[in-house]
Amino acid sequence: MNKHQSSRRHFLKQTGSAGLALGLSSTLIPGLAAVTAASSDFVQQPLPYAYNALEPAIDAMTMEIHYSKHAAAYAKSLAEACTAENVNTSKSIESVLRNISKYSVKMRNNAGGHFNHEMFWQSMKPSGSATPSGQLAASFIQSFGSFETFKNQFADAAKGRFGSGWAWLIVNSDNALQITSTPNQDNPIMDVAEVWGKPLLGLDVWEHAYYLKYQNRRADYITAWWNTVNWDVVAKRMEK
Ligand code: MN3
Repeated sequence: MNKHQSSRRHFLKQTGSAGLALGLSSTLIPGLAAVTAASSDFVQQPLPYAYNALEPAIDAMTMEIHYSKHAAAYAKSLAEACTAENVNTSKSIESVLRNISKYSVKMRNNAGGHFNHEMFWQSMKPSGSATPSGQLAASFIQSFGSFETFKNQFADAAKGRFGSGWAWLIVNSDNALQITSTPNQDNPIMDVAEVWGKPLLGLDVWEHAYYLKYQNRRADYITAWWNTVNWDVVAKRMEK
């Protein structure tokens, strides 16, 4: 498999569900071939829904600024850091995150910022399912007693994160579900994280994620955000 085939396969793996959700095919997207050849874990992928698709929980203006300005800036700065620090961007970004202490602060902030946002967009969908099902639902009961208890504890972690950061649902080293939170654009994959694990779901609690609609009411943003969660995606992450 040559490099082009490899990156294209990776791109399709990463974005296949997004393309299907939009009902698009490569023949309908001018310039997709160019995007495809350049795509990797390190490149911002198309948003899998319209800016207004998550209303009323997340308003269109917030989504547009968040995706096209904030997240795009992380991807741009990440590309600069990768060039400066000789990172092979055909590799998995997780290999960089796992060893982030060996890189610059610029890499830490922007590899985290890029990864976290790509995951965040994929974790939401218009009118997300209210509750998980199957093994994921059973795992919530096993690890937290009930799904409601999980939601309350996760919301507490999100509300309690001082300043900017993220709340996370992870699979920890004991293969149990656990809630944690990280400052800034750190995440639980990073070797600098207080709690390590495989992230299944992350919630952005930077003010840029909610301030236009909710101002200081972070708790209201969190309550509304539950209505957007794509539990099918979360379940697939757990199965991997
Ligand atoms: Mn953000």
